[in-house]
Amino acid sequence: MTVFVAALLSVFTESFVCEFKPFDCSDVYKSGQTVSGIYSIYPAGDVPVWVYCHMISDGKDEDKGGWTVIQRRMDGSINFYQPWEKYKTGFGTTEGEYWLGLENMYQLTSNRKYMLRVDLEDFEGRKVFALYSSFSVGPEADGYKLHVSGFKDGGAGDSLTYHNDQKFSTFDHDQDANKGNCARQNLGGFWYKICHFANPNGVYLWKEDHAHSGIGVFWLTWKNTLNKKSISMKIKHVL
Ligand SMILES: [Ca+2]
Repeated sequence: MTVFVAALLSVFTESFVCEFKPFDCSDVYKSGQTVSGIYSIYPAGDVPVWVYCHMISDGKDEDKGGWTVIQRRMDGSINFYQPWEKYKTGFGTTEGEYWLGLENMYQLTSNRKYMLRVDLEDFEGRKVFALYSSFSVGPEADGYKLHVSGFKDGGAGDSLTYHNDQKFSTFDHDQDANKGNCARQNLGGFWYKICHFANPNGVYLWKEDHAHSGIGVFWLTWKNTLNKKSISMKIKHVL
């Protein structure tokens, strides 16, 4: 009898494990996983996408819960000067630096409402952030246009509202508002306008590097020309 119950429980458990397909890190968090780390989510049906879930728990209410990391730079290990196809599907390593992919961002944000948090750190260990109460990415047919609004300062200032309503651009797919090619000029891929206030996907520049800062991991409203040690963009489902 005990064996039978155990077997039955095991079947139930397995079927639960198999059928639990979190749409994003909010679902992962709600399922009881409160430790930051790598999890699989299912933003588009049955295909799993591996992401880093940031389970912030020491902040205010709005900071709590499962944040889905869509972009992360931390050590310069990944080349972010990538063509359109890579920015569309995603690249990098989930445990380190990566870009989740525009199509995944579109699938997520067209199905649920999200807020965005951008975390920044300098080489002295100072940390700041910027919050946006609304964030979404449009369909590929409309150039994966950025929709961002509702800025709230966490010390970083607002360098992203400038990019609102811009299509995404890479060096081989220029959709910016500039005569030239912003992606090529700034060595990244982003929602460039003429061209940027923020360049999170630019070249990773080290503390002592005094190269032109516009091409680097750049956030105009926080220490303008100072090189950033890390930046990450994460989104959370808003109820
Ligand atoms: Ca252009």
